[in-house]
Amino acid sequence: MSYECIIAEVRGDGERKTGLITLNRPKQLNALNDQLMDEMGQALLAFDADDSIGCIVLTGSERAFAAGADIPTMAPHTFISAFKSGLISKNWETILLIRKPVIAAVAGFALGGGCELAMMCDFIIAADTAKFGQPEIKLGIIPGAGGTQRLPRAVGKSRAMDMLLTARMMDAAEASTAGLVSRVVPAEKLMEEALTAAETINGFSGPSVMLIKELVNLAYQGPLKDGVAVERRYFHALFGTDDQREGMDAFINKRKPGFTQS
Ligand code: CO8
Repeated sequence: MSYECIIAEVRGDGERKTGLITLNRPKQLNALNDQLMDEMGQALLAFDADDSIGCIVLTGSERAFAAGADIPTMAPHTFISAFKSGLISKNWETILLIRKPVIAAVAGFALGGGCELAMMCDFIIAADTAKFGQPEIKLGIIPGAGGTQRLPRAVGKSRAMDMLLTARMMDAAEASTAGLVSRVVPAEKLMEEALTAAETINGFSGPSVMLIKELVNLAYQGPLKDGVAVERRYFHALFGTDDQREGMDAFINKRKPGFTQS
């Protein structure tokens, strides 16, 4: 499959590999338009359906992960045209359907829709050059892809209000302290770090990986009691898998496990 606004490639030489998606509109700082979001959605769905892929890394360029939704494309909309066409939303949430982990590797600007896209990934590894922000207020609009909902969950109400209302950017160090990103690394090490994390995940049992993702999202989105109840059922269910027997036998016999379920 050939794409114009992204690059999709397979990385790694283990049994399970990593799907790497690079946003590729460098002149527009990877501003997110319909074509890019359609292509990214197609690539994500293809990697998710491919048993040889364990997890996915989503990245941009050194200068920008993504500087937001494409402003010139959005500018002419009226309320009615935005509402009737479901402005951008039809292809923005494909990423939420993906059951394998999606790691965001962020360098440079992650602004507006770019920050929202990073927050829709399962975790964010940031280069020390990363800058996060929701500057929509400067354009006379508000975030439209979950920014007002996910940012407070990630960084707390006060910091989220500050960022959303003043449009100030958060650098990588602050994003780490605030809990928006899981780790910060020197820019030149970003891809190595993200691909190594992906490779680690690829080595684990596929069902465990997918269930952890599903359950953490349940914790993040829903009530505690429901999440714990579903977790208990899945915990029991994993005792029906070969990988559980393999993992525990390997521990008891002090050897490295060889997981087989993708
Ligand atoms: N859209 C289109 N083009 C952009 C965007 C963008 N969001 N951001 C930057 N560009 C373009 C610039 O126009 C410029 O193009 P050109 O060279 O042709 O003039 C090029 O990228 C480089 O940008 P700058 O010259 O401005 O570079 P600087 O280093 O001076 O500044 C900034 C970089 C700070 C990133 C600056 O470009 C900027 O502020 N960009 C806009 C950021 C922004 O406001 N983002 C939010 C957009 S709104 C949004 O994302 C809403 C999401 C809603 C989702 C709804 C789903 C349902």
